[in-house]
Formats: sequence, C-alpha cells, structure tokens
Amino acid sequence: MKIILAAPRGFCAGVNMAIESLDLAIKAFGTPIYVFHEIVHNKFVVETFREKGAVFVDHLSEVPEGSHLLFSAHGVSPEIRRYAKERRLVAIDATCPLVTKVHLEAIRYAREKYTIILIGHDGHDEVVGTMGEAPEAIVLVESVEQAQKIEFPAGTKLAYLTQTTLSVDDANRIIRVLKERFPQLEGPPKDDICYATQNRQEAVSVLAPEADLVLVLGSQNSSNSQRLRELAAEKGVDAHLIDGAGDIDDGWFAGKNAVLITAGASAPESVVQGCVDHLKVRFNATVEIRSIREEEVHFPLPRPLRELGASPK
Ligand code: 0CM
Ligand code: SF4
Repeated sequence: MKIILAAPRGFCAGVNMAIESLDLAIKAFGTPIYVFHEIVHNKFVVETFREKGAVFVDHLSEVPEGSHLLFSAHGVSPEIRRYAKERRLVAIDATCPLVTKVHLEAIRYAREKYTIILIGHDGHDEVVGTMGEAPEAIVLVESVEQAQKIEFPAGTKLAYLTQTTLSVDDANRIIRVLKERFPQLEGPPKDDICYATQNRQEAVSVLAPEADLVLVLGSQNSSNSQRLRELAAEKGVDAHLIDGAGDIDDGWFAGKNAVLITAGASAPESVVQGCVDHLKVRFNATVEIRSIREEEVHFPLPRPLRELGASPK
C-alpha cells in the first residue's frame, strides 16, 4: 500500500502563533493560566496544554479576577474584551490576524451603514466573535438554501463576509446565489477564506483522485478539517476525519492501494506521523510526499509576549 502524504498540511501560521503564545505565557506567568475557548480546535493540543496547567473556559465568570487570560485563535467579540477588562484580567490576544481582518471589515461595513451577510457556521467560535462586532448589522447565512430565501427591504446596502475556514466551493456557490439575487452586493477586497484553508483544500482536490481512501487528521469540532473530509468525499473517495492512529479501523484498508493522508490546520504533525507509522507496521506501507504549494507565512506574537522576548522570566 502507498501513502500519499499531502503538503501543505497541518499547522498554519495562526495556529503556530497561538500555540507559541500559550507556551510562552505559561513559562512567563506560570499556571494556572486561563484560555477563553479551546486555543485551537484540536483534542491533542488542548489535552497537552491542560497537562501543563492551562485552564480552558467558556465563561469569563470562571476566571479569578486579576488572572492572565488568552483569547483563542478564533477571536472574541468586543463584549468579551470589555468583560475581561471589567474583571481586571490580563488579556493576551492570540487571535489569528486573518480572523482580525474579518472583524475589521465587519466594523467598517457596519460604520458605513451596510447590512452584512456573514457566510459561516452558526455557533462556531469565530462566527460568534465576528457577529459580536456589529450584532445589529450582521445576518448569518449558512447554506445555498438560506441564500435563496433571505429577504431585505428594497434599497438595503449589502455586503458579505465569510468565516475563514469554509469550503471554497460551498462559499462560492452561496456568493453566486446572493449576487444573482442582490446585484448591489459588495464583498471584501480579498477573499476571507484564509490561505491555509485554501491550500489544504487545493491539495485534497488535486491528490484525492489518485487515492482510494483519505485520512484527514483533525478533531471533529475543527471546521477546516471537516471541510477537507467533505471535499474528499465529494470527489468520490472514502474519507475519515480522525484525531490520531488510535481511531484507525484496519478494516478500512481492505483492497485499498493508495491512501491520501492530510491534516487540518490545528492538527500536530506528531499525529500524522503516528498514522504513517501505524500503516507502515500493519500494511508495509511506503510513503510518497506530494507538495502542491509552498507556504511561508508567519505571524508575530501578541504584543505582551513580543515584549517579553524569546527569553521569558
Ligand atoms: O476554525 P476551525 O474550526 O477550523 O479552527 P481550528 O482551530 O481547527 O483551525 C485553526 C483556526 C482558526 C481560526
Ligand atoms: Fe488563521 Fe487560517 Fe490558521 Fe485559522 S486556519 S488560524 S484563519 S491561518
């Protein structure tokens, strides 16, 4: 059996920055250190940080006054920032700059009196944060069906924005319907779906047709990882989204000759290698690395950590 190992895969610049931020914050400020929501949507990453003393919370009321608090890569609403201030928390913002860009677009459109159609998934941390920037101006559209039905009063100034981790194809289908129905619709100057989401999807699009099974490493609550599994399935290939080798069912590989392995933007390379090793041992698999694009994106650390420098206390 052959393993086709897709590149790019796994950690993106935003996830690298968020993970490094939490690591540095633990070293600099000690534990417990609090994180609003999962730092990234990955079980192994979250568990590893829990063992190091990070405490993940969904409500700021759980955080003792005066504590250090990280905001996750997915961003937060201004209400959360305000509440953190009120509770005298020392906030460190590990929001990915590409999520912040969408927040800023939302603020700009709302200020210019647009109604904003946010294309995204209801309840996702990023969507909750972005909608919080202008709750009275933003409506959420999740599907083509909703895009076909939504109505606005005549003459409404309309703009759309998207979650950063959507399926490029699904988003384009929704945008097409919206543009047909509302010719005045304006969009962001550049796509909101981030480079990492696009590149990982492109690699699956190109490589899945060469495989007869696809394994996507990532957690179930990771939007970009889910989209990779769906894309492979849309290409007609059996696909599984798994956290690690422990989730593999050896029965999946009966009669399969080529397995494509990729990983969502929040999945560590160690879980990829765990799967590769498992398939080498069980099926004598060989590995072929296939890179369809180079990535050289890096994001700076949040200011308070940057100022601490590379050698925190
Ligand atoms: O947004 P998504 O659910 O894909 O998040 P993730 O933590 O799996 O991936 C990285 C990010 C962001 C923002
Ligand atoms: Fe940023 Fe994209 Fe990574 Fe999310 S997936 S953290 S938006 S680079």
